[in-house]
Amino acid sequence: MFSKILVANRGEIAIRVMRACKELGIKTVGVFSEKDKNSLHLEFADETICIGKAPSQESYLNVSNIISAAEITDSDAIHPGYGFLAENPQFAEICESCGIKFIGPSSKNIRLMGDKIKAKESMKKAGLPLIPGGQGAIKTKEEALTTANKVRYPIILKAKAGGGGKGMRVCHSDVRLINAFMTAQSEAKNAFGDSTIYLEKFLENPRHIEVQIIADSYGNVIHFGERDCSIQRRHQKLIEESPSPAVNNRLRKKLGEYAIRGAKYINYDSAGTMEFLLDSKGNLYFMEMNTRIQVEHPVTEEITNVDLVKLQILIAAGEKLKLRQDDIKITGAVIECRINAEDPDNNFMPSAGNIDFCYLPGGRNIRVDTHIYTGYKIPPFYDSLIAKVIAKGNNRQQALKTMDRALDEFLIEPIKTTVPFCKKVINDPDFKIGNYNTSFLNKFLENERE
Ligand code: MV4
Repeated sequence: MFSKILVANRGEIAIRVMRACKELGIKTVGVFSEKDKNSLHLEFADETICIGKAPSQESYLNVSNIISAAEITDSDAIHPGYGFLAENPQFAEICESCGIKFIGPSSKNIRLMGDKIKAKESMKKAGLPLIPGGQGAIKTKEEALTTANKVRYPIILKAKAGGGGKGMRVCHSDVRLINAFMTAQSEAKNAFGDSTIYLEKFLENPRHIEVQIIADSYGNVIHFGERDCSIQRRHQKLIEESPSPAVNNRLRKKLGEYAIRGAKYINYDSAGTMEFLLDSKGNLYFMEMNTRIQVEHPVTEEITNVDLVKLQILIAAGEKLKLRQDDIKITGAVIECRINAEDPDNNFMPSAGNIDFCYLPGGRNIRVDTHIYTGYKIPPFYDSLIAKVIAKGNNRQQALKTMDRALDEFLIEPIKTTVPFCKKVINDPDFKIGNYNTSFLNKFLENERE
């Protein structure tokens, strides 16, 4: 077992990981940038070390500074959290070569799943259903046109190095595609340093369903059911829930089988998430795999009563998975609202600044993962996520009622947040009956403007 873990992250996820370490009896190292001296995660760490200046590139993304910090503090493992270096294969490789355990899958698997074209190819070989589209990279606009007319419009262009929506273009005709192809290429080049594009049929109004898995280093893989993440704005999830209102036991079994089959095929050995699209006819398609612990992992922790971060750490330390698939029970309902320091009335503009007063919701069936407190100053350099409110109930209606009262309890002054917006969404008549898909938020926002 590890004796000391360096948590290469900040905010709520750094705290989440340190809590797991404490329960496992593992010492923690907290890292911070110069503008993060007053960050709450440092209070949770056994020791702390500065890793550079405020911009992420010079601190939380600075590989040499983080490796040095791990060596100076004699840490035997690094937990990357999510974002920053969590899915950087080079970073995982450097950890491996320095004898520091990267808490996550092998660099080989991170690299494979980071290439969205190769990821699809390997999952196809594993027997998973793929979204219809071109095989591999589309190199020219002529090739794009031929492929688009073969799979038929509408189509979507995606970046090979993308994921999470950047560099995507939906096209309904040849004329549009010719323009979109060039702009998608340059956007991908700008964002990822790689202009490679692939093409898929654009599914209209699908649901985004993802399956949480855990795999150990001995070939054991189990799944923890699905999360419905269809409530997204500009590819940022805002609300997630489990179980999905659109998934019955039969479909859940199929999702779980696909996810496990995919993970086994690549000898995956950590926590991970398989993302699928579910179309209106009930067809499932593999989309991509995330090789990290995700923001929304608490939804699954609360529905299954399993500590995923502790499991992830134990597996990285070489332990065998003790849980079997039959041990995983999905009962009741769980919903999560992401609270961002953004102004929904002003196009979700980030609203950094001082929190003069803050009261966090609590009480029965509520979990809040956060790093904010009265007097905390939100720096403008990082992600705008400041809290996750997770509500559970014996059924979806009860979970929604508990979420509604928890959001009423949440006080943050004077920063603008997504609290009131989340409250409006969970009280929407269609959302209340589970009638929503990935188009929901855009339509909701359009109706609001009227
Ligand atoms: C799609 C899709 C429809 N068809 N792919 C991929 C990343 C994720 N954040 C959104 N993604 C999508 N991929 C195919 N073949 C629909 C989405 C999608 C979406 C697309 C455009 C605008 C808003 C969207 C919201 C959720 C999902």
